[in-house]
Amino acid sequence: MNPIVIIPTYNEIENIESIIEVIMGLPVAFDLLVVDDNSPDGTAEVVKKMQAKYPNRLFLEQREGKLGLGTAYIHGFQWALAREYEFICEMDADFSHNPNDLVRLYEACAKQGYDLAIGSRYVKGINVVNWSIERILISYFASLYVKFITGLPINDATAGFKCYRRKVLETINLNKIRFIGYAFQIEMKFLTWKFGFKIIEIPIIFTDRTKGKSKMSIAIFREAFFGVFQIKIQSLFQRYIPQDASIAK
Ligand SMILES: Nc1nc2c(ncn2[C@@H]2O[C@H](COP(=O)(O)OP(=O)(O)O)[C@@H](O)[C@H]2O)c(=O)[nH]1
Ligand SMILES: [Mg+2]
Repeated sequence: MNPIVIIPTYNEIENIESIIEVIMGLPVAFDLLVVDDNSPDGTAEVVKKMQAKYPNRLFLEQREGKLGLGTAYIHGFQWALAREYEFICEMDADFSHNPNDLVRLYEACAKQGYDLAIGSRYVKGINVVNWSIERILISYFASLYVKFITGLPINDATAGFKCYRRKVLETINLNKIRFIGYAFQIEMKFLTWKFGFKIIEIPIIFTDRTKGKSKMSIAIFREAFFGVFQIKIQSLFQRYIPQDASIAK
């Protein structure tokens, strides 16, 4: 079974065809699921057209409207879990994440035995190209803030470029995750860590999109800012039984 990549899209008509082509041409064969939120620009129609070229490898899930990145991923994870995928990756459609790095993320899990590999901008210094200095600082200090409040030992807490081993997504109660923006990415990492899964940060270079528009908003920033407290407080009332330990008992 190939690993699968999930890409959520909202108005990515300028990027979708080329991102699909690059992923389909990688040296490791990845399946690809696009979760589109009824993009008015016709992103889904492009995917449908390309399915003829890549039958059995390119899939599309269409939701009725813009419901947010977090729920798009949950939809995609559940779709992948309902099938036999062992390695489930996620990335953006806008080429901020270099598709070639997918292979390194996947191999960290498949060959080195990690349960979650994170494409990280902040392993050594700051590897971000073309972002405004404000956005870099917000993102960098957001990770320090998350570490300070929750103890999460990860340098790039909001990263959205990842590869999960199936059992991580089976263990986390996906139905309970309510966040939609960066808070979603933070909570997924937090829970993966709390359950005792093996995590690695792989250094990547993140490049801002050159085509299409960012959907980052003040509301998403606010959700993350307050969400970190919510994640921490919820965790005080939660027991995390490590997967392996529960099998051993
Ligand atoms: N399905 C879906 N995808 C979304 C939504 N919001 C953002 N995206 C996608 O999520 C990815 C990251 O979004 P982007 O706007 O680049 O965020 P930024 O990189 O933080 O500025 C892109 O592939 C977007 O098309 C949403 O509400 N629904
Ligand atoms: Mg982006």
